[in-house]
Amino acid sequence: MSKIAIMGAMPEEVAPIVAKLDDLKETVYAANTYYEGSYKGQEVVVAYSKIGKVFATLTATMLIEKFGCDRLLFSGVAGAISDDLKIGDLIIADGLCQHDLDITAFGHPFGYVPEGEVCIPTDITLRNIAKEVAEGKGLILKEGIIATGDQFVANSERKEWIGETFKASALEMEGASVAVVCNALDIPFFILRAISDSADMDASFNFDEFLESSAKISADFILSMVDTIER
Ligand code: 4EH
Repeated sequence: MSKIAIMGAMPEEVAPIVAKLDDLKETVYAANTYYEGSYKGQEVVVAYSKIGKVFATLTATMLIEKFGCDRLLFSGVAGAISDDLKIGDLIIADGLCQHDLDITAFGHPFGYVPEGEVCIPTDITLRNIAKEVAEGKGLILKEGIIATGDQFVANSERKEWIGETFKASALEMEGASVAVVCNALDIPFFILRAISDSADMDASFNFDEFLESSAKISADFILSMVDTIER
């Protein structure tokens, strides 16, 4: 039977999912808690990584290599770049890039290192399942490039630069790490984010106000996807 990893970065991003699991078993490993359980008969392992690319890389690797997950779904919040993304809106990544990766001094484009790629695409089957779920629920699901970096962006100029340089619609701090790990290990993956702020001067205030509600919107959607995924 397949085992689905569900990952977030912050406790608030996974709490609504952990709350719905049956046969819950907690395992502490490599300084994270992993929640093994089932949702409507589907085996899942849920974890939050802590914030940023390094922690996200560690957790995604463990979910696959230590816990044996064969697919990974990320649920969480993001800052909007695109003007048509408002607080609470859902966006799925069609690709992920690292906006803070810079060896342009050697003539490479932003986000690129040799033997890597600027933008890593997400699994098309999982994206299609998400669209099916959205249609069934009458929800609007935006799709676009999500840019990842080890910065909480609260600055309009930085946000515009990321948008223009990577054609990105939203930004966060973990998605591209998951993409690198899953791409290398050939594990189908999916990144969903609900908007918590607009990465501008109001970002930290909006974030504090909307983290919980937006995280819940994303988490509920992910649970519906698990429900829909063929066992
Ligand atoms: O995991 C980090 C969280 C912010 S840092 C990335 N998450 C939320 C997505 C996100 C984001 N990332 C970069 C939402 N808005 C973002 C933005 N820029 N504007 C954090 C949050 N609270 C306490 C401590 N750190």
